[in-house]
Amino acid sequence: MRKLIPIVLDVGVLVPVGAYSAAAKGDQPRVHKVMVPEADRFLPYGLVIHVGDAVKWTNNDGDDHTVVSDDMFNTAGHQGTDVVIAASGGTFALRFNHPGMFVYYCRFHAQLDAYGQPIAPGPDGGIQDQNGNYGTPMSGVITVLPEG
Ligand SMILES: [Cu+2]
Repeated sequence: MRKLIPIVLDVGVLVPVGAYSAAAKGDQPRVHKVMVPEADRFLPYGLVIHVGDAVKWTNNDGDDHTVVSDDMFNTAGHQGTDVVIAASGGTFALRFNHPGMFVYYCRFHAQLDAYGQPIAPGPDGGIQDQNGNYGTPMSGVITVLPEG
């Protein structure tokens, strides 16, 4: 865990939403919320927002999680996003300034293959629940519609 901290500082995307919006437009963006409940998933899985809006992730789980952009399918910018959201209340925000799809996952709890495709849930991938079943890898998608 400690080894990840320098990576977070290097990506330079941990910008407070308020400061970022003031620089970009001078007005406050609409902020949409994604929560990590006490489980390995993003809630909601999918969001539809508009250009200029921001998304704020909050981790309410007892484990650290991450927001990692899936560049193979990411057309809404923020390529290379790779941020740890600390357990028990950590937050992270991004503002989206052009339309497209932001597909993301948690690298602790989801895996992609060599072609950038999610590994199918099963014994070699996905999330194992207390009953031994494997479900969907921890991921989400944000659709950014044009302004207006
Ligand atoms: Cu996770």
